[in-house]
Amino acid sequence: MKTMSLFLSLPFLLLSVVTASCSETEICENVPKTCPVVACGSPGNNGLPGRDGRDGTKGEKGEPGQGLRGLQGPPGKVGPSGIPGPLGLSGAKGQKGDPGVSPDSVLAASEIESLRSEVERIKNWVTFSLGRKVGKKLFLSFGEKMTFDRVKALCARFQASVATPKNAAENAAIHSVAKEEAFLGITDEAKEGEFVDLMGIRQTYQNWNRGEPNNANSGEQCVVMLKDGKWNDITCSDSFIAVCEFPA
Ligand code: MFU
Ligand code: CA
Repeated sequence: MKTMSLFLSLPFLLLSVVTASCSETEICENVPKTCPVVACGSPGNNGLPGRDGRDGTKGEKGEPGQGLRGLQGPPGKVGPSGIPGPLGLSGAKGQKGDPGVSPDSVLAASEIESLRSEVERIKNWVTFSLGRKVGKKLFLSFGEKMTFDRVKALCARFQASVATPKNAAENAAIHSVAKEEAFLGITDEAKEGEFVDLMGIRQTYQNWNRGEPNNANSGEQCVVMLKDGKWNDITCSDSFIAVCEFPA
């Protein structure tokens, strides 16, 4: 038991002396060589590298790279609506609308009668001053000379027809209103020498001047009333005044 504890304590004692007197190399050189147990030896090898240090602070942003640009990304979201624009110009005028329907009550019966009598008085005044009425026909003349086609068109414009005497009374009435030679509504255009009215009905009443109809010159298919009321066949493209007959 006693030898065991000595055996164990000897290395410990030796180690304690070395530790106390030779903790550093430099110092160890100055230590007087009186150390009875351990003399200073050559320096030991370097130790292993220490552990890595902590991360440093973040560096500044680098310059853009010089490689190829990437492809363009997809379009972004639709932005908010803008403010409304100014008022536009007016559009083109539309088509005319359908005629309106006015109720019968707009005009009272007395007002209609008033208008009817007013129209009647105007017709009497026109007939008295400008026209001649025979039976159910009213004849009115228009002073301007024109071709037969224009006479027909003018009378049609007034819902009338070219004056066509069917008897002596009508012939006298036409003669009365016509102060110059005037076209009559009689022709032989369809068949030479066969005079008919504008409805194509054969003209039974006739009042030809002596020697007429003679279809003179290059042909005469129209008829004029001469200044004495007698008739003469004449060229339709010649110009004479118009006398129209109106239903009256
Ligand atoms: C008569 C008429 C003709 C034309 C001519 C000038 O013939 O019949 O229609 O007016 O005179 C000779
Ligand atoms: Ca003639």
